[in-house]
Amino acid sequence: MRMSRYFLPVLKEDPAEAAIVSHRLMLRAGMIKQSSAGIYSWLPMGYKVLRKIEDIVHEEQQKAGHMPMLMPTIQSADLWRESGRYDDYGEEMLRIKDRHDRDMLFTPTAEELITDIFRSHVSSYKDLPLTLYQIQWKFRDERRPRFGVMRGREFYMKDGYNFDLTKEDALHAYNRHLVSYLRTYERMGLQAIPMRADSGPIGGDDTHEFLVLADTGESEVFYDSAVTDLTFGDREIDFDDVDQCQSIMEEFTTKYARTDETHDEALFNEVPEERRRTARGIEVGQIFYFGTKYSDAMNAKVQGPDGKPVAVHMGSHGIGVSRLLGAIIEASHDDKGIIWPEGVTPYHVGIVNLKQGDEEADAACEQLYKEFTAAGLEPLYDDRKERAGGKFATMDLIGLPWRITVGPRGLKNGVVELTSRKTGESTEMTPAEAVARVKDIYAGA
Ligand code: P5A
Repeated sequence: MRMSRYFLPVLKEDPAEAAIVSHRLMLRAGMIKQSSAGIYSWLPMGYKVLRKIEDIVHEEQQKAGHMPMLMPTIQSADLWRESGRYDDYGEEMLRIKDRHDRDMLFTPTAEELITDIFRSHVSSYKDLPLTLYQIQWKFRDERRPRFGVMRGREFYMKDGYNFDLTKEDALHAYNRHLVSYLRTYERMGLQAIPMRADSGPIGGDDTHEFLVLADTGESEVFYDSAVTDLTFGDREIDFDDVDQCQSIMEEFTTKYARTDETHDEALFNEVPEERRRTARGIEVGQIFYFGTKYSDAMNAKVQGPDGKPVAVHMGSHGIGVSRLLGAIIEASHDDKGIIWPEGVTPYHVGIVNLKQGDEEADAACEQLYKEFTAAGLEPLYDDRKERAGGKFATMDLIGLPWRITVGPRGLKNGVVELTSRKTGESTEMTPAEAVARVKDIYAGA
């Protein structure tokens, strides 16, 4: 992409309405624009990162054996009356009437709809286990939409649903999700800690939230600092392996880590004092096991091995895809702007031409652009006739992890400069070396 043709409406001033850094930076970097309270348009740069995050979620879900599908955003109220949640959901549900005066709603979650699909098409235990998921817009009429995409009213969520014959199988699905979520967040450069939580309107007893520690987080959390030493890394996982998933789940959930809803002071006090932490966190996902809550209410049964009908055991699992942009920025920024982790960066490398119009500098930039593109990487080339200072400020604000600076003076010595956004370190090298270096970095990312 060439900056001269890009739609990147960066703001020079800090927007007054933004109370936290991620919201401020998303507005300033021209990623989103509020359309009404808690509802945003995703401008090209923001949309690009949203898609990157979505891609990682899809990949990791499918590695775990889950099947993508898509359900509508507007649903009939009838199914929700069957489960009893039409009244329970309260004012958070956006209720709509169609021209025939029928009650419709904008989906805040999809347990009912997926259970209806399941009961219409699955009748035998032989078709289990089954896990379906979608990435789709949701609407919750939050009392206090705030912090930009962090607490929106319209937001993008990955929601998955498992159907199993027994509780034991459903708990394996739970563990499998926990493991695949750990991997998903790590690929985005995030440490998200599973914490025992409350299930709220989704229901069930077993539930974990995934929290990214950040001062601006809305949840108060209590944990044993030893949980922050755990990393998933690149272990080989067989998602069908019940024992392996169980043991990873235990590794990550045995130490004390709870949100304030389930916090137990007496248990917390058993953690050695020097490891007890109270902090704030951003909830980027939650997994649930709720047994037969929906299958009983909606009569979702299969024929068991003995020929008798049994209600299926279910769980659901959510990732806040749009919220993740905010969480990543909260975890990775400095006073100049965003610092994208390599896994989700909108463009892999920025090219800054210090002297647009200089024949040699232009040619060197074009060559770099061509080579990155040929290597399957996406460069963002600042080809505007602007001062170098302004170009650097924009690059720092939008936060690409790597920048190549090209100017006539360096080119006289055959070199350009490769700069890391994170460390600020710059190294001179030939353009060919710079391409090779950046290619290497992303091959390993
Ligand atoms: C699990 C999937 C559910 O809705 N039903 C289907 C279950 N869980 S949840 O915890 O309520 O939501 C899942 C994740 O969605 C994100 N989220 C939000 N993101 C932005 N703005 C909001 N208003 C909002 N509400 C929920 C969170 O990341 C949450 O973990």
